Amino acid sequence: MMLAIVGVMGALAQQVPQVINVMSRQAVSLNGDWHYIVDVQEEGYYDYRMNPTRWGFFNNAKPQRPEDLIEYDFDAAPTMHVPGDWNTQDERLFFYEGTVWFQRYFTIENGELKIDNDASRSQIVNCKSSNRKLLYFGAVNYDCHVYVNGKKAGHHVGGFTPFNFDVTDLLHKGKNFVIVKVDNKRSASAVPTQIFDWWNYGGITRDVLLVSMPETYIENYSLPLTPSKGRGKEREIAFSTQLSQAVAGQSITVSIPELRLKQTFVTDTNGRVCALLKVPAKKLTLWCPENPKRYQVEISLNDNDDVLTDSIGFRTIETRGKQILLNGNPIFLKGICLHEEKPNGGGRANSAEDARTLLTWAKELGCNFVRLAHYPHNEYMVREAERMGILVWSEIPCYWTIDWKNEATYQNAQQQLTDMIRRDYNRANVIIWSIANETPHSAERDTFLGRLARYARTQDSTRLISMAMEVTGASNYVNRLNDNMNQYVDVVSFNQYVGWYRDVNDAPKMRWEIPYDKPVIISEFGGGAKYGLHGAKNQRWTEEFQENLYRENLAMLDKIDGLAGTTPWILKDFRSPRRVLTGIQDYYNMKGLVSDKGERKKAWYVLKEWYEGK
Ligand code: GCB
Repeated sequence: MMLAIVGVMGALAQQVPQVINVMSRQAVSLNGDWHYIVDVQEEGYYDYRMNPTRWGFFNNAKPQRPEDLIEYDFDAAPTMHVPGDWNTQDERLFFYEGTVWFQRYFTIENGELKIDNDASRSQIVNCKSSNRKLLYFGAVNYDCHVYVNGKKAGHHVGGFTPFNFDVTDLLHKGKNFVIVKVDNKRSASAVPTQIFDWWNYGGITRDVLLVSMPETYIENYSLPLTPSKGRGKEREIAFSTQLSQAVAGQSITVSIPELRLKQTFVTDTNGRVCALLKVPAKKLTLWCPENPKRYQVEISLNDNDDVLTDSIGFRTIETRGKQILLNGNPIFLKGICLHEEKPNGGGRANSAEDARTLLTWAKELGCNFVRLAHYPHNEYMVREAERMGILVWSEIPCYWTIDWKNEATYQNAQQQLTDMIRRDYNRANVIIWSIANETPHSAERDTFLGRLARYARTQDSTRLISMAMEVTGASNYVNRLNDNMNQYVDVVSFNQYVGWYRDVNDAPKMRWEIPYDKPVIISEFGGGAKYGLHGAKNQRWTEEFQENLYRENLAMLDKIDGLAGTTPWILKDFRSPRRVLTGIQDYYNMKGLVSDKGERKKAWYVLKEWYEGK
């Protein structure tokens, strides 16, 4: 990852730590229609000897004289909506994996930003001055180079996490332009790697914002509730905050009006405050699925130099033996897996509305938990789930055959983990960070994932760590979980496909041995069915086949000692290039409990009934 781009006059732009709670920042949206050019051979980046060219498309050049030769023109190129994937916006790009360039203009007049389309958004924050401008992307899949007015702002790798560049020195009065080169080609050393069972949607898939910041601002804050020791009269919140610059003696005020809490602290020489806030236990309503209570919290720097507001829930999450304890009480996680995909063939999801639709379906199924597979989903999803009382498992795309020996691959995975944790650290509903899915056992994998698990704990000691493992093969119907990674996780999770990749008739005979005193989650099971296709229960792809598979699996799950929850695979049929069976799959993975349009298959009712009894 490139940290700073040095121009002729020194550092003009740089990547700065991800702005958290960007929704409460003063920002202008750059969402809307962007011009795009499909660039199969990266003509706009490399010359004909494959050297980076200074005449690249990032210049947004225009002929100055009639004889000038410029073989591209963004202004004449078609437009597509940002945020969005290109696969569902241009029929020619449905299967495309490669480079597409995006361009848009915005105007700065009298220090104010003017956006020509209706997508603009400006939120009010009481900052006295807003000197710095950060260009923020919720996510771009997968590799992108960002330019402002022809100058490089930065480079970012990883398709599902936010990043921002300080572009203050690249902006000028009048008309400005942003150009983004996006490349979603798969590669063996990337995270995810070359093969994965979901659509490789390319593009600027999440919000783009120009965020105004004061010279020194609140860069990060956290307020986790500490585990309660006994039944004391007071509970403690471990408040900490970090300024963007290491300046001592700055005053930080935190207030939670509903709890009548308002305290002021002074930053240390690192620009940091760490303090325990005490609140009467009786007054504090803890966040839980039945009552997802959130408190308005305000954090301000000096006399309103910077002010942030957030809605924060307070809860604890721990394990005791084979139990998961939410607020000290055992909880059974009634879950479902989800991909970040809009209903109705709509491509990548990225709005509160998409999130509400999917999460409402999950709630109607009886869920109190979702596994956001297999990469960090957009912030709307996590926040809507928090508001609706749904617990979350959040994951990075260390999926299947990662290049375990490659240090750059490790750094990439670690960066994605850092950014996932950083963005959602203050969300009460997120209880599990998952570091991988179905990875093949090897010493190299153990080194890579062990390092990642240890690192995750340095970033967040208040949550549980897990990963979706596999049980490979049974001997005499005894399945014994035997994965070296067990020592690193708090919750032992594994995927199993009895009834789909293994014979459904084996289900009643199966025994599961999990020789660890830790809670167990079955992080996947399921099978495919085409909505509306009916037949015998042994006929693949029928709703009856899937229904029977669910019945057999749930009966089997009931016999697992220490089962603390499950997230069957999956809520909704989703697009996958690996699923090519004409007339049945047509590039959809059909293991959804509802069709892409939300129509309920028979198995949906089986799971719902089981959850009702839990
Ligand atoms: C799995 C993977 C998931 C696949 C699913 C399937 O084990 O974790 O990403 O989509 O199986 O449908 O085979």
